[in-house]
Amino acid sequence: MFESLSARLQAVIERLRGKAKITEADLDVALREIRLALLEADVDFRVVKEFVARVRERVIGTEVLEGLHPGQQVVKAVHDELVSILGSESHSLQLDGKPTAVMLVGLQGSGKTTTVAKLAVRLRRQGKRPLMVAADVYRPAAVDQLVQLGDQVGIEVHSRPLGTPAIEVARSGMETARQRGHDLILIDTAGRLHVDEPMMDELVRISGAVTPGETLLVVDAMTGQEAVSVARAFHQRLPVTGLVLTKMDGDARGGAALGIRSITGLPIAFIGTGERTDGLEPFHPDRLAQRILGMGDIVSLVERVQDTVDREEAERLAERMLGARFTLEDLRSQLRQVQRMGPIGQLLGMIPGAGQLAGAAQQAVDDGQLKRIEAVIDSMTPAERRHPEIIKASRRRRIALGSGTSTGDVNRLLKQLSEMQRVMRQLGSQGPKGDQALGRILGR
Ligand SMILES: Nc1nc2c(ncn2[C@@H]2O[C@H](COP(=O)(O)OP(=O)(O)OP(=O)(O)O)[C@@H](O)[C@H]2O)c(=O)[nH]1
Ligand SMILES: [Mg+2]
Repeated sequence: MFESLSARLQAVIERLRGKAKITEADLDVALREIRLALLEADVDFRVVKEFVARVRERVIGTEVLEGLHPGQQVVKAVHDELVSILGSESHSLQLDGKPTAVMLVGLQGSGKTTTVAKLAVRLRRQGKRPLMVAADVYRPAAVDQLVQLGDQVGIEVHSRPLGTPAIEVARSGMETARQRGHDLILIDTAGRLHVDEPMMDELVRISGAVTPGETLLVVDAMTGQEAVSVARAFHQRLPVTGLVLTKMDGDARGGAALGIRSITGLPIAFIGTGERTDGLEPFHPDRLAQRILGMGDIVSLVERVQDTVDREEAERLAERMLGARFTLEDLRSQLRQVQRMGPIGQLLGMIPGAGQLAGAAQQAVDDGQLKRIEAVIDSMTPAERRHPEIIKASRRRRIALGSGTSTGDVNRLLKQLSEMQRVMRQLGSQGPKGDQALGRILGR
């Protein structure tokens, strides 16, 4: 997300960085480029106009023209203004009722059902006991989809026979939650192709019946400006409390995210970053602004790692790595952890200065290199994995055949392993220093 905008803004910044002084003319040029970059990213023109005017004000207000590091001050002004239009603060869900209802609304295909499951998983991790309620009663497939997701993540789904009015499903969902000790319900509702009266009426009635603590409007970021007008239409009829912008992973421009907050006044609560149930991130304006400007987003990265990596497994691995007992089995286990964290390109994009690497790494994943390595390791016997030195020519051929790779692939992997072992032995032999490094990695 934001790749093209990010690249253009960084180019503007790069040109300013080299200058000892910025003249008014330099500033004009930079602001014009920023304006174009935002318009090209499909940000609403009114938002762009205001944005540029305010950046200019900030820069001139701080007398940057005389300043020591003018380039940096422009970056700071752009950053602060980005944070400001993105909403300044993160939205935290109001879930105080017992149980509380969270209602998800939005157009067809925007990602409501998927987001219900993603949110349920996320809230369960925070110690809640969510119940998912299938109030999209028009298509049998809609209920099935939620039931399937529920099975997949192990979260209960409340449904009623087809033909039961949605408002009844929602009401009985509340009742069931109360009886079974759930502290919140997540209501999946029906979407239509366009905003229309029957849909709005039904949503308004459900809302009246369960008085939700949160009404989250799910909008597809890929629809750009359309998303903004949809948000307005829903907000006119329903007490929407926050937005979920889905499919941010597919939207290189990201204009909707930049304009929607300042036009609708609604906070962006979450962004959807993938089809899987872990593809949901809380929205942090400051972190996103930093990511757009290529400053990376270490905080999100660390949180993601903490969420997905099995801590004990990570500690065990780290110890083995430094003890140079690192085997192919350990390598496989590491690869699996990395793949569980989600698209690797996305992860690297969060590291300052690693933007270039991200593309290359993603390419490796897309080309199936990680999968190939895993296949090679899978085709080995346990003894071979633990003692790769026994893998001679005939074993190599067997392994290559078994994994659908070539003996060259097997050789390369074995060479990489011994190289890794060598580096790790060095790290490990640094004694207390190595331990310190390990401590830092493990955060203790
Ligand atoms: N790449 C990507 N795909 C997403 C994301 N969120 C949802 N999708 C996909 O979008 C499609 C529609 O998602 P649903 O959750 O079924 O949408 P819905 O709003 O419930 O649709 P209706 O029930 O038909 O109104 C599915 O293929 C999802 O996998 C996201 O954040 N990123
Ligand atoms: Mg749905």
